[in-house]
Amino acid sequence: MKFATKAIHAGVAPDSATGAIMTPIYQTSTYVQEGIGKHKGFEYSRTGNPTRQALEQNLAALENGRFGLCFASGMAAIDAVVKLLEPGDEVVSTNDLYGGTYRLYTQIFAKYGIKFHFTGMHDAQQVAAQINDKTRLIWVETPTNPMLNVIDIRAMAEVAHAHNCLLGVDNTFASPYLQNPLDLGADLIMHSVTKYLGGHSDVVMGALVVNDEALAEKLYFIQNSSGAVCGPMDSFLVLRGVKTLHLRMQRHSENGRAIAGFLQGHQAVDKVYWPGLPEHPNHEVAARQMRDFGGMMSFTLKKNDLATAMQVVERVKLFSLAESLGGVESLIGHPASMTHASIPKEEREKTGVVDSLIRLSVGVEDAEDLIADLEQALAGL
Ligand code: P1T
Repeated sequence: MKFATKAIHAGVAPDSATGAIMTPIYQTSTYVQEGIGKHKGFEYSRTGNPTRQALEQNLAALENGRFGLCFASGMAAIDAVVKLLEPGDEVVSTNDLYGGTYRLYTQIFAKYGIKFHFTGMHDAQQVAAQINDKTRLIWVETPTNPMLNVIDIRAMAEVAHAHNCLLGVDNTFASPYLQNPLDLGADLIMHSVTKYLGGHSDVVMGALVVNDEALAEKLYFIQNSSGAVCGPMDSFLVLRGVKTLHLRMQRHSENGRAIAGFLQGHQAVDKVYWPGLPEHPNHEVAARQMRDFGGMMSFTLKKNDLATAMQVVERVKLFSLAESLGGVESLIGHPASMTHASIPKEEREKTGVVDSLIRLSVGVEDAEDLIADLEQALAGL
């Protein structure tokens, strides 16, 4: 089955009791058993719930994976991955990544004896140099949040596997429509489902997708033991959101292209970071591993100061100043003070998260209206 057909049909079937075409919201904590161990496949909703299971199967299919697991948030999904490790184990991670992931690594798991190394990932040798006999996991975010660096997943899979490490990819910015990391050699995919998969800014959720059965079993054990599962109502909302993922991503990409072009030509703008621009340093890798380039972008202003950036994010009318991304409506954010405030200033400036950096999650509105809004916000700077 091809992508759009899977988005609409994978994992879901008419309800066996009523024929309802939409998967019902099985809002139940438990399931009546006929006798001890005699049940219909469900015992308790932390362990399994039919609405969640339909979504887990749907997301696995979209990533060309065999096993899907859904969690209460993207952070809960990453938390489950790190719980595969033991004290003393080490992780090599992308240095430009979501601030919450950095915080989870450095302020929670570092206390439990897991060591994290952060590095740029454009050069496989540089990544290999961070690996030692304790390294178990290579963590790639691509495109990265918020600098839109694109990392070569196939090259990272080669480095990881040459050193017996797992390769995990945070595929949130791309969504399964634009990029399928398992097909490029990754062992594990993570999504903040909150973003493009949900698509309507009404759910917080995370997901993992894997192909290897033994790895899936370990992750199901952690999911059930730690218990950070998502609820049936949220699972229903995401099942509904996913049905239009392909349509939304096409429009996000189209609008992304129009807005990146507009920003590039604006006199107040310094740099534009959107992987679809031929000038983007990783454009070639992006064109190879992604179907299109999406609606996430960042840009800096010629006047590189906080006050000017604040002026822009406060002047916009159609873009909303908010954390998060990937919904149908356009959002604007200031990474240094919002999504990436938990990364120390020197660390974030090393990766380009300077005070004038502004991030856009370009929605699916009319590009002309979005451009007019940015035009008035940037006027006279
Ligand atoms: O917010 P949550 O569903 O827990 O997902 C965390 C997360 C993980 N990975 C990436 C790449 C992310 O962007 C996020 C969440 N990001 C934002 C809230 C944001 O505005 O960047």
